[in-house]
Amino acid sequence: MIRPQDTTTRERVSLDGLWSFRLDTDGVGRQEGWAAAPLTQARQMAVPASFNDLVTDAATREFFGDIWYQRRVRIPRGWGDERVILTFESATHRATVWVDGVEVGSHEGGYLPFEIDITDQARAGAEILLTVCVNNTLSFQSIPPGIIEETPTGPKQIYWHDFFNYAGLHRHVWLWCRPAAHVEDVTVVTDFSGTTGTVRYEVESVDAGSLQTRVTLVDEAGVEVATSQGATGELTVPDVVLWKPGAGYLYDLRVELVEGPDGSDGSGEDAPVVDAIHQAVGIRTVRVDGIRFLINDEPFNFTGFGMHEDHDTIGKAHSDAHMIADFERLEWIGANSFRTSHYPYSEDVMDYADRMGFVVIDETPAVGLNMGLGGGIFGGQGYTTFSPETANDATQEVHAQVIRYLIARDKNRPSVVLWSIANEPESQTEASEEYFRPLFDVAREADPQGRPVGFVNVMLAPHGVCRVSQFADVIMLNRYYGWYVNTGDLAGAELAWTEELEGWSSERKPIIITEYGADTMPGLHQLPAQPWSEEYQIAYLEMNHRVFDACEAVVGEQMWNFADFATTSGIMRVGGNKKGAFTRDRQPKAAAHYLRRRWLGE
Ligand code: BDP
Repeated sequence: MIRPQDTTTRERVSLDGLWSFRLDTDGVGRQEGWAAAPLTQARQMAVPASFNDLVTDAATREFFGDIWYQRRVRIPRGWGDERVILTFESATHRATVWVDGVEVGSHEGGYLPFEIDITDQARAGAEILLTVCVNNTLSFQSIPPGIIEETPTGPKQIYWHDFFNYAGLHRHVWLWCRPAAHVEDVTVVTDFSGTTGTVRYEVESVDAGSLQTRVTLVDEAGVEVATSQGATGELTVPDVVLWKPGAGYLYDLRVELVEGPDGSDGSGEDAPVVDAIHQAVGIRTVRVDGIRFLINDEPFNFTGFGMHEDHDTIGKAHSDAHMIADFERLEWIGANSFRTSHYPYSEDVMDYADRMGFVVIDETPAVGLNMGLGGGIFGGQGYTTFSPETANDATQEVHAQVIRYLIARDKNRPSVVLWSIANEPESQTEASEEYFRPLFDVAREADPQGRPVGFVNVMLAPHGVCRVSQFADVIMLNRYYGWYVNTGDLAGAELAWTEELEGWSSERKPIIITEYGADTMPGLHQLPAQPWSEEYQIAYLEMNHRVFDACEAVVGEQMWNFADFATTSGIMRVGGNKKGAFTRDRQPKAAAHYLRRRWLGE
């Protein structure tokens, strides 16, 4: 899927801004045809934003069910001959869309984009009434899962992931146009040998008839370095500038559908261009070799964090300003990578990672598929994870689909070096083995670049007990020795952790520690160090680093978390999860300075 973009043949109109908004507290909006007329009893809501923290009443903040958004949109006058498309970059967790009361499409899954062709409903120059019903209810057949439990005071939504279930239109909404004959998709696979790079490409077009495909690769200085004709082919790049961690370098692949004058091959400079798109291309390779993780055939060591899209006021919404602030801090602290815990991040964030040379572990929204823990608390959650009544075949199909969508969106990104198909699922049972085996195949089949595939293992399934890690190319571990276990006992933690890691090392696969962390109240100081204090967070990290440094197979450390973040309320959380190196407003705790010294070698 190609993100909406402005080119010589395509135009975008942003639909960000204020929309009418109404919660469907009685669940009647569909029967009553709310999409056919201006919403009554509506308030104004910002897009993009999570609606939850913009309001002052708990009932709205915690609402689950149908959430209606509506606005009027003028179709630009000049679009009479074009296909008119709507793109929602994120509607959490599903959405149905109407134009002037006519249902035009729907989509399942909250963190990935979808587009709807509304040409039949969109006359150039006319105004349309655009209505979106977002639904944020979780079930055992949604990814992530959840359930609604009946309680004496009414239904309550329960879920097992440790972050607040923010909802709404979280990312940009676009109205855009492209020609009927158009480039639908492009796939690139890059390689290099010595100083020569190669870019294999495949272009998928719709209604292209006799049109020719022309591709041109342009470097950052705007110089054409290679060109080719045909829907598939290989470009050779002399004196290649590789995309490297810390030094992103992006070529611009221009893909055009051109009319071949008098049946010629369309290579002529002045052949009329029917459609044109741009694809950023970073030339690099990724490979696992024994216990080494190689980028451009050089061993790579991950430093950084598991993160969250989480900010005061806007919740999970994308904002360029917040993004820049976060990346500035990642650079300041010496992080070279992050994991998109626990869902695919905004395409703006991914574009920026590509451009800046950040290395990304790209994760699906499959978090909370584990009834052995919930919201930071170990212990039975009252359900069986995998069963015909809970996570079942239908869930697995939704999960497979989200893997396909994620890879379809991010397959060309040089920043993405590893897919994480789930975070901390149950993985010690036969049922989990059956559930996950085919999902690894789905990921491998979907990725033309053949990146490594893994999942993030939880402490409840240690080495020798986990039945899913056998399918993974890389072992990713979340461990809380010294926090959830051996609390306050760092010597005991060090011993137990070292021992467990030795077990995993025997697999002879690279190991990335994808989470280790200790909740810390900024400003709380204690000597000797006690859990929750700034001193303890540092001592905890130092202990972990001794364990990692002693283990040859560990090729990366991503501390949990980059910043404090919002969670559901619970006795384990004080105003949210406080394991951040930074506070929620992105100020450094003492541990941030310690990490900076370690990662920058100062
Ligand atoms: C892990 C989860 C993460 C939590 C973290 C914690 O992967 O989402 O926030 O632990 O408890 O279980 O802080």
